[in-house]
Amino acid sequence: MGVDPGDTDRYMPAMSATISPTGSPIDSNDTVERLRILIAPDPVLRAKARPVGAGDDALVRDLVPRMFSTMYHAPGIGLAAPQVGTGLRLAVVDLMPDEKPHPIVLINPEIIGLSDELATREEGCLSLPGQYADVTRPARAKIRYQDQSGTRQEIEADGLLAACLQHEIDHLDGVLFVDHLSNLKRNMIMRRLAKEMRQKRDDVGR
Ligand code: GNR
Ligand code: NI
Repeated sequence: MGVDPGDTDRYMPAMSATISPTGSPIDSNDTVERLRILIAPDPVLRAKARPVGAGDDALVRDLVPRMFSTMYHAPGIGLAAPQVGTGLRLAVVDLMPDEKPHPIVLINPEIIGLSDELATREEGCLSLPGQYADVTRPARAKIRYQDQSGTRQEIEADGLLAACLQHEIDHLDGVLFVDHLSNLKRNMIMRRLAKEMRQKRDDVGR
């Protein structure tokens, strides 16, 4: 058996990370500082994020609770690190099945399988506030990632979770949900967003 070259800079947290706050809402409540969410068109949202490596332990431990806090407050069901200005392949997700927290930390997530069958659902994005559109994607997705303890995990998702995971991994590659629409629809949404952001700025008098 050879050495897996992917392991040379695998995310490997110190032991303390595995017993520190995971970013569940219990420990990311009001005590955790929230982060500013970047709004399109911000160039950071268009950059390809870099893999989380062995040296990113402290950064990830700091960032994850803040990302959960930011996501729950928004509220949203997912948040990718580039949306809060960090170009790392890291995202958090919580669909709150039956209203109960179910936080997922995705480190270096990869799509390892997509169904041929497609599904269309309405998507929104915290980086395009107030904008929604029907997006067609593979109905089911198999994702490989590491959790916050560095353990390799796989999820086979369908429904909203499948869409959300694909949406978050898109963010890590600089892709936004509007990129899955026609140019006409994308331009309409980007112009409407710019107008609404301008309006909001003018209302506050900045
Ligand atoms: O809150 C969100 N809702 C959502 C709905 C359908 C498909 C994807 C999403 S993710 C989004 C939060 C977000 O912007 N994540 O990057
Ligand atoms: Ni988004």
